[in-house]
Amino acid sequence: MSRITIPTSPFDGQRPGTSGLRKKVTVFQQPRYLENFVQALFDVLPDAAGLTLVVGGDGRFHNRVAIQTILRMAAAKGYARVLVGQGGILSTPAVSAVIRRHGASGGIVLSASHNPGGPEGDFGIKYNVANGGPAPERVTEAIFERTKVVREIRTMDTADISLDTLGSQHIGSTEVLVIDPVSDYAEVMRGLFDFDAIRKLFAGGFTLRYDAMCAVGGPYAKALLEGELGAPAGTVVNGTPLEDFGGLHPDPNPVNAEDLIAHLFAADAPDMGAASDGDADRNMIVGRKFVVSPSDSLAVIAAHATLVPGYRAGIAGVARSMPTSTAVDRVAKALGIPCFETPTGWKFFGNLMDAGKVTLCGEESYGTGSSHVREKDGLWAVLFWLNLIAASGKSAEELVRELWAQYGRCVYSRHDYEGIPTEQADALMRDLRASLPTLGGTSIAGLPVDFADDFAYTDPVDGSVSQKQGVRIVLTDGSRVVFRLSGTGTEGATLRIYLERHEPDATRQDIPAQEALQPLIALAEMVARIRHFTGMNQPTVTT
Ligand code: VG1
Ligand code: CO
Repeated sequence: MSRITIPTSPFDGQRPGTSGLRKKVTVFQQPRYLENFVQALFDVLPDAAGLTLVVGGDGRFHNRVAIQTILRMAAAKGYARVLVGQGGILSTPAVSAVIRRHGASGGIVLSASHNPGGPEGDFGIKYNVANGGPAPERVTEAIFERTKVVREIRTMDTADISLDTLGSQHIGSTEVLVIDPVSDYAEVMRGLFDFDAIRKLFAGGFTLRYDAMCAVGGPYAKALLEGELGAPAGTVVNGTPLEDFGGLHPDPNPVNAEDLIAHLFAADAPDMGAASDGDADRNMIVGRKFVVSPSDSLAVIAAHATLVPGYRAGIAGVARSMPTSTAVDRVAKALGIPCFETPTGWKFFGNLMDAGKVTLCGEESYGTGSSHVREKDGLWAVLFWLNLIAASGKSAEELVRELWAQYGRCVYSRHDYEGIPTEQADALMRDLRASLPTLGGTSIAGLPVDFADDFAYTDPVDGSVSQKQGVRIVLTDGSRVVFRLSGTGTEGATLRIYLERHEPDATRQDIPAQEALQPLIALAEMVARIRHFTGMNQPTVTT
């Protein structure tokens, strides 16, 4: 059993995107592809003597193979200890919880999150730092630079360890501890929510359908909802993680979780529905015959946070990604707390949470979370809603309608154009950016433009600057259209167009979103010539 060095040469394109390096499984299956990236990561990290690393993934195809490779390389790097989830399983929020509770120096998450899995699907890897959150841009950029020059892989010539046996094993002098994937995470949840109140809610006949989408959320949801909180068996559906997610697309939105939506709109609908994604950091909340938008979910959570024990003392502030609707801004203003606007991606929330500036964060992409960990957290959001419903006696729909009554409704939609040839998507963004200086103060499609810019963010904690984070066209009444290219896709480019309009008039709040947003949709086409550049007449996904 000894250390070995394997010669290698760099692969192009190993730059982490919005949330780690994501590629087709077949790309990761190339000899040394994963090894190169992990070596680049270990090369930019300091000496690992005495340190603990956490490793786990969402159980998708290639997870176990990748974990064995990483464990050997971690031993060669010289970690004192590696904590790995049993079966190679750890949800993304669970990795964050384990890093924090065990004082680890960081963690490696194997996931392509909401992207489909299986041999033809996607795989991914990302690194989280000691606060439990995604590595900041300066770290991911350093890794990328290193991938361009990596020449040797340092590993061990050892056999695979058993990922299924709980307890301690060794690779060289590194202890590999296989841990229960759920227990640390469950302990964090117990400390935040009123489990007795939620137990009473279920005991009183409240019904929930939690669709884990055959992904990693299942074991967590089953253990907590059915195991501890008394929800009847069968509350969690698609609860066993499968390597290909049962062929489903594990993205909890009304399009990909259509089966859940159908159940919530049926005559015998349960009181509430929920779903989580591949790595269980996203969530969708559905009321009976009522879909809750992620931006509204964040606002409702912020408005009623003090009903939940872990937040009883109040929240320090909130943050949302720039394209997320301004619903939470309005709540923050009423509460007299700051609201921060960050670029897309959870890594931008870490500093704000570490500095105690914000307690709650959210994104329009079905991501909500708080400073209890440093990742968004799907089951946390579901428990939050259950606690709110138990404490207020109101339904999900009533809570949202109250929000609209008090603050107006931020009518919202996202249009995704997927699989655009990269050059065409780049050309669209280039033309759009070039037109920005001429747009402010003009009228487009009869709509007066207040300003148009490319969002840039200066981190208020460390002063780091992130440029070109999305083109926004903001009208004089605050309505917005935002354009950006996805940083998580693996095929061509995906154009995301985010549309938001504030509707204070209660009699108009039930107009279907696509209808209410029609003027903005027309504006988007006019300024960006989407049909011309993409050759598509309509979005591939509308949420
Ligand atoms: C998307 C979402 C973004 C989210 C990211 C990671 O990124 O828009 O809000 O943080 O996915 O989520 P992009 O660059 O494709 O728009 V997950 O659950 O895939 O880790
Ligand atoms: Co995810």
